[in-house]
This record gives sequence, C-alpha cells and structure tokens, in this order.
Amino acid sequence: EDASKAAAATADSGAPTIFDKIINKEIPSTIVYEDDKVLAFRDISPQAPVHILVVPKLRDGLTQLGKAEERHVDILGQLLHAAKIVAEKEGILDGFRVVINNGPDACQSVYHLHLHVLGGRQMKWPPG
Ligand code: DGP
Repeated sequence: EDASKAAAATADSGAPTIFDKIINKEIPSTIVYEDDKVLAFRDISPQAPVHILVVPKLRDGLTQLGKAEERHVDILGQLLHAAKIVAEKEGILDGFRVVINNGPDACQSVYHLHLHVLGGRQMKWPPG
C-alpha cells in the first residue's frame, strides 16, 4: 500500500480534527494570513516550495466540499479570496494552483474543509 492509498482509506467521521487545535493555537503552525473567518498556514508536508492551507475557522459542517450548503456560500467565497491574498503575499501570482481534495477517492485526509495553495515551481498538468 502506498501513501496515497492509505490516505484514500480515510473517510468523513465528523470528528474534530487537528485543524481545530491549529485554529485555536493549541498546536503551533506557521500562519501566513488570518482574519476573523479564515486562517492560512503552511502545510506540514509541502508538495511545492509554497504550500499553504486555507481553512474556515468555523467548520460549520464543512468537513468536505461535498457537504457544502447554501449557508456556506459566503465562507466559500472568502476562502478563495484568502487564497488569492496568500498567493500575492508569497509572490506566486504568476502561477499557483488551488486544490480541494474531496473524499476518500481524492485522498482527503483531514475532514475540515481546506484549500491547498501550491506554487513556487512549474506545476504539472494533469495532476495525479
Ligand atoms: P488533504 O489530504 O487534502 O486532506 O490535506 C491535508 C493536509 O494537511 C496535508 O497536506 C498535510 C496537512 N497537515 C496534516 N496535519 C497537519 C498539521 O498538524 N499541521 C500542518 N501545518 N499541516 C498538517
């Protein structure tokens, strides 16, 4: 079993995640951007020179994008806008990628919605 298959086995239990502790600053992270609704911090396992996670501070049922409801429209927009702010701060506006892994088949491993902002190198297409 490779690592991606192990990640693919993880499903949404609705349990609290490690991101709650990061948001509450109970465990350290390298914060890149923060406002009242959104936190952005560096991924612990970077897949590019810049790899930042953008998360809603309040999960509100958004364990994954596939659980999005009408009430989440504002926060979904705020997350994308924060991704742009982060890309600008990191100097990667000429080329960056925003990824959301949704569910086991997409190798989602943390069930608190998060955008991956990746850049700082030539990105390949198609992604794996
Ligand atoms: P995903 O596979 O899309 O669910 O991405 C989850 C990401 O979260 C993964 O790239 C690694 C990252 N991650 C997991 N635990 C921690 C942590 O404790 N701190 C930080 N900074 N990142 C974490």
